[in-house]
Amino acid sequence: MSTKDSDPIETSEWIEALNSVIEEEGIERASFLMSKLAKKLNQEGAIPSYNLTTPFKNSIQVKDEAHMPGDLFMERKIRSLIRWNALVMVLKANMNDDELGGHISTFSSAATLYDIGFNYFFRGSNGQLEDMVYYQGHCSPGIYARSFLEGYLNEEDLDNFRKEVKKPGLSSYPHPWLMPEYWQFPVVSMGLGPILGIYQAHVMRYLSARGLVPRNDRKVWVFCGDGEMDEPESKGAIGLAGREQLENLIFVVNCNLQRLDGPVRGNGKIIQELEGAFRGEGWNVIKVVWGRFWDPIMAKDTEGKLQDLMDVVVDGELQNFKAKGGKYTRENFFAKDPSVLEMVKDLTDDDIYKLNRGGHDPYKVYAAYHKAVNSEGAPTVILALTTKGYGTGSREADNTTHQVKKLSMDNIKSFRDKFNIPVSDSEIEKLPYVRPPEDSPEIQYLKKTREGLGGFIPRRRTTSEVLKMPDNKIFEKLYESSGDRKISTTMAIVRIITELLKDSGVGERIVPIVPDEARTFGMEALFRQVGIYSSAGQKYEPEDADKVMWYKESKEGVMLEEGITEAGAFSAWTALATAYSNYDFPMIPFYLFYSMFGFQRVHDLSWAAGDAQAKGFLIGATSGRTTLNGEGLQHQDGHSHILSSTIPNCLSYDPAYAYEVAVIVKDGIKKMYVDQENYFYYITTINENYSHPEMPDGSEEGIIKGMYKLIEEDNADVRLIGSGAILREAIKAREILKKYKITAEVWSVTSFNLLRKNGMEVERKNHLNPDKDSELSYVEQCFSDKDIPVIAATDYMRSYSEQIRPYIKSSYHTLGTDGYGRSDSRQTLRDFFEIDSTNISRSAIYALYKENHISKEQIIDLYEDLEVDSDKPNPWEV
Ligand SMILES: Cc1ncc(C[n+]2csc(CCOP(=O)(O)OP(=O)(O)O)c2C)c(N)n1
Ligand SMILES: [Mg+2]
Repeated sequence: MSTKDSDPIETSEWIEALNSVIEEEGIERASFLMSKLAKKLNQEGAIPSYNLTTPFKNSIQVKDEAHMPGDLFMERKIRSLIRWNALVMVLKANMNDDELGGHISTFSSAATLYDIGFNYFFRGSNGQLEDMVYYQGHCSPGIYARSFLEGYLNEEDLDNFRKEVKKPGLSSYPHPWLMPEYWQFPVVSMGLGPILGIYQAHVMRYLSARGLVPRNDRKVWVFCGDGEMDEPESKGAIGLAGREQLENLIFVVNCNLQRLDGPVRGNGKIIQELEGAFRGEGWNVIKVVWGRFWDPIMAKDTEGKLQDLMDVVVDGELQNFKAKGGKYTRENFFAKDPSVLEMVKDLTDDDIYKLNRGGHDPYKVYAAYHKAVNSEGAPTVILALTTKGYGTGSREADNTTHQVKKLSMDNIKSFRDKFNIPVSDSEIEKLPYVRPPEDSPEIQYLKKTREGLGGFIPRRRTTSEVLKMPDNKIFEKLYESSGDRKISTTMAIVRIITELLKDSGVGERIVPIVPDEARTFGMEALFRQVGIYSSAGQKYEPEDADKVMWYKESKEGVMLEEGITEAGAFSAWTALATAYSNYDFPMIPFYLFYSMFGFQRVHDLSWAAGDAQAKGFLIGATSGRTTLNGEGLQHQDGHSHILSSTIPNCLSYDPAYAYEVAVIVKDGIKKMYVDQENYFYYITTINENYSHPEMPDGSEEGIIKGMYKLIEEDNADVRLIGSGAILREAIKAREILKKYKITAEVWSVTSFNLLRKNGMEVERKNHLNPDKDSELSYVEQCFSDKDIPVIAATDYMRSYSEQIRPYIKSSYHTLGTDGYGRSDSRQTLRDFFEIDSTNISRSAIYALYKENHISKEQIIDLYEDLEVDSDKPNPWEV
């Protein structure tokens, strides 16, 4: 809306008129008149600045619709075949006892939404970076069915839908892990597609702002369900997209008005609700509500009576109009106003039923997409009204349609008839797939449209550029002793990141990411060194401009300071961690966060990152239940390594010393970016400052494998093993034990998770190969020389160190931080959780007592000396 007054005299006349109404008839009447005028204005196509929603009708006026250039009939034929093959593949998967499941009704409602994208908009990857499409997971059969017509998949592939174990099988939903050459993005857990898509568009702009990947008109398309929009992740980041004016982002919300159990907003209007939410966040909103068969009827609605009915009808009732047919709709919708009823008097009940919804009308969908891809300065959301289970006869729009995976023969026949599928009654029982011959007009048309757009999608890039290892000096500096300087492992990782950023090889690939915690981790020097990315640059002089470490925002900034959103920061990390595939440009993101607010907060996203074959570093900083001592229960993490261990391709480490951190990061870069192995890393670091020793000779391999001997002891009585901050308690315990003439060797365990993984693998191999010499796991190899008790202590729950019990042949005793955390001094907390040097010593003494190396009298004396309180309440129950 223009703010320039082109005719001030006319303006003042209007204002005078309004004033006189207010004076003569009051404010109520004036408001009423204004709302009428506003409504009229909206009907003419104006987007109001005073109201977030427009009437319940298409945002694009008929006269403004871009015309779909293709062959409507040919496309309908092709789309119908896709619908049929998608249906058949789900029905077949459920014909026998396997009951493999699958969904029919979601894709039925969305087929046109995808088809218009495939025919006219989604760009393939021949010679260009392809568009990125986040599909609705439940639509996977439809996407496979298209690939079948394209000739990429064959009948056997379709028959193997959901049979993923024996190849070739098609994964139930889009999973890059299972179909690495096909699916790009893992979607199906509701809400992840939307947030990942938004941050993908954000990262795309970031990479181009830095000049790493050229800015082009590549788009991110996110398809999602209207029920899915209830997920906090779905709407939680739409503000970022609006703020950054991500015109490279298009959301298509398939508003079939239903979710799994019933209507999404039976008593309201989901399209109107979403319109308000998205417009409020600065998006272009394009509603595609009614199909073209409504156009002539709407044209008769000169007084807005029909529009009034449309504006008030609730979604639950709209669902009925499809579930119960034309007669019901005439009586319960049009008949509400005699003048509106009159508008449809020439239509039969069947004609009324066939009044199509916008999301099923190729012309309307085309016009919307055309406007979306050409609009500038804001992301676009298309809200398309559709019918769930479209074309499935009596199952259309019924409340149970989401779960339908078997249809009656009547329903199948009506589907066939509706979409003119060339399958006769005699063949239909066999549920044949239909693919016209290669030289048929349909296949030729389909292939030509895709050629014009640069090739088929979906396809995932599996090859990647090999990066050069960074300068070894970056790591070597940390192999030295820190001397008297007390530093933390968080400082060590920040130092590594800072140095890596300057590396002439990989420097530009390194991206530090934080959710508003840079100062917590001592990273503020990076603000000025590399700058914080801001799509708007910096339009103000920062308060601290005169300081050395001023808050520098910049369009070319390197650091991603995502604000207080762990889900958002993680999504940005995922986009960068998969850039090797999606941008053909490997990036090395380091995401630093409070370890407590990591996996626990966003585990579904980290699971998806594993599926997406992410490569990068997650740094759980300020970790350890007793090491982050002052923050208390909701901050102190004693289980993130348990959570990280659930992700098969996540390698996690809990290092104690700076050189361990350096070795792990170096090995990580090599494994992920040089050897191209499919892992990502989780490393916990701590904020406890202490001196770090020089790296012992020959320890690198052990650090990487998960354990190495730190302190040798001839004829040791016990083995103390510790990890992270608690390794130093084990070292102290050795000194205590010395007083009692008990000798101990000390091992640093960098990863119980990796030790367990190795143990499982070796054990399994031995089980499967009884004829061969059995191998020893790494733990067994390390401890094979003597049979002495092993005492483990960590800052994590016992189950973390318990994992290697099967591979320890001697007696094994574990100490950990089970229970809720609380604030106090580190030493008090370590005493409370029984992981301090005294408790480690106590445990060692007990182990020797159990093995009869210490008598009852001796242990009583020793316990007294150590001031062991036998009645101390246990820390996880109090
Ligand atoms: C996080 C999550 N919760 C629950 C589900 C189970 N689920 C699958 S589909 C569905 C309903 C989806 O409704 P909607 O988003 O409207 O999609 P439609 O199928 O109607 O297009 C649910 C609850 C899921 N996949 N992910
Ligand atoms: Mg829905």
